[in-house]
Amino acid sequence: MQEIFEKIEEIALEIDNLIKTAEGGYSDHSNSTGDVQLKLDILSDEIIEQKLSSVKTIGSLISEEKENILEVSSSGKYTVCYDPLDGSSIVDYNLSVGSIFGIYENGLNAENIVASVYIVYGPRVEMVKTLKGSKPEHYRLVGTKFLNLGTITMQESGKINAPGGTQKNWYPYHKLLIDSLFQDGYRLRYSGGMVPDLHQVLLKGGGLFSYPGTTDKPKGKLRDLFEVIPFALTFIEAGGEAIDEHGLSLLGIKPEHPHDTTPCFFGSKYEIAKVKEAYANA
Ligand code: AFP
Repeated sequence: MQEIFEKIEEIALEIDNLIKTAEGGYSDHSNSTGDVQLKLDILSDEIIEQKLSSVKTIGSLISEEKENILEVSSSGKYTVCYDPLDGSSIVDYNLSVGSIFGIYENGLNAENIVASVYIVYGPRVEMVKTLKGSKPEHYRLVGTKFLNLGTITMQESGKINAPGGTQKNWYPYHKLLIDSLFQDGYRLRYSGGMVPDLHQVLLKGGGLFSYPGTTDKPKGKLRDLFEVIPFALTFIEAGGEAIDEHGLSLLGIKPEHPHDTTPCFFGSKYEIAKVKEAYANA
């Protein structure tokens, strides 16, 4: 695992440099789910594949940008699933974006995730590493080294509300939930990048990030293996909660296809209890 973490640190430095120096805009290619890829998406994906395919403990790689699984070593026990550059629609407007990695052992179910790492490319570059059974560790890039800033622990409740999805397509019970949090004094914090948005909820110790099922996308937008499950591990190990629209832990989901999506809610205990209440009779 240590070697995987070291490679991810090298990847973070390279992608950060790419974001700052490479050409923006769209390429002529689409990814497996039909999204037109940015030039930065393609280059970030290449960096990760090149760095991780030499690690002997990794058996296979699955990129959010590709349809197929890449087998890299027959002796490797881990599968690494990654979203090379999450936030394609905002990176060219200079908002913060991120990379997300989920490390799985013995099959691609949420219960088999053993570690997750995400990197936020913002005014600062920060990384959060979570090993199953341990508190998430928070790092900041200083020069070319990641400095450990300590562990992350969530409080019982927070003050921020990050509601994803197109509002006109929200189900009425979801709208009532979001409105009730604002009525209670919660403040809107939503950039359109799940990495910085979830990072903010975590570091502020509480609040709610939601990406619900909607009338146009009943299964939500965020992808299980690359986005939902890695962040579920981080939130749960930090003492928060991560649930689906049935109120069940996101660490229980069993994707049928690598690109499956699930409606998801990440937050501190108080706000997640509110979600369960709002969705109980949905
Ligand atoms: P892109 O990579 O296509 O920009 O999507 C980013 C993202 O997957 C995630 O980072 C955001 O939380 C979510 O989409 C935002 O989606 P909405 O614009 O529908 O709220």
